[in-house]
Amino acid sequence: MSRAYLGIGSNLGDRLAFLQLALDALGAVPGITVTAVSPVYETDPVGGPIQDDFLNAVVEIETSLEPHGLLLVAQAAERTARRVRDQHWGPRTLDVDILLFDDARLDDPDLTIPHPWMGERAFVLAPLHDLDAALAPAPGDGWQGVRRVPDALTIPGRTP
Ligand code: GSY
Repeated sequence: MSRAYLGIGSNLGDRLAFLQLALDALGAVPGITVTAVSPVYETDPVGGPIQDDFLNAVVEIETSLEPHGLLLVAQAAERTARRVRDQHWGPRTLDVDILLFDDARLDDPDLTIPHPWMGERAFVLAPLHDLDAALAPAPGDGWQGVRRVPDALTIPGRTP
């Protein structure tokens, strides 16, 4: 079994529902167990055109899948959210990024692990730190533009 962390984000439509969709889609896959989910953050958009704020969170899973199998699952979840890739770094209903996969280091054309920019993105660091302080630095000056919100996500199979 491997442990992996995925970043999820949405800034189009019912953002919280799309984040929950990602959790439910992951939890429905044989070989994946969602073991923890971070608090939800509202975050200033990083990069791309002027666009609305995101909701972001990080999900911890245990999985028997290989990294590329997990990538296919992440992409399928994005498709279920009817994500349209019409603008590079533009608004999206759902983004699912593999951040960490055990201690794996991978640099393939379609998949880089650890996620290349995760160390610079407060919208990843803040929820990752909440899940495991050993994986992301404590809040600092770089943690601007992220605000914890009261909404919570539900781990599939667990009552809220
Ligand atoms: O890399 C994920 C998509 N994305 C995000 C995001 O999830 N949150 C914020 N705050 N900005 C972002 N820019 C991009 S691209």
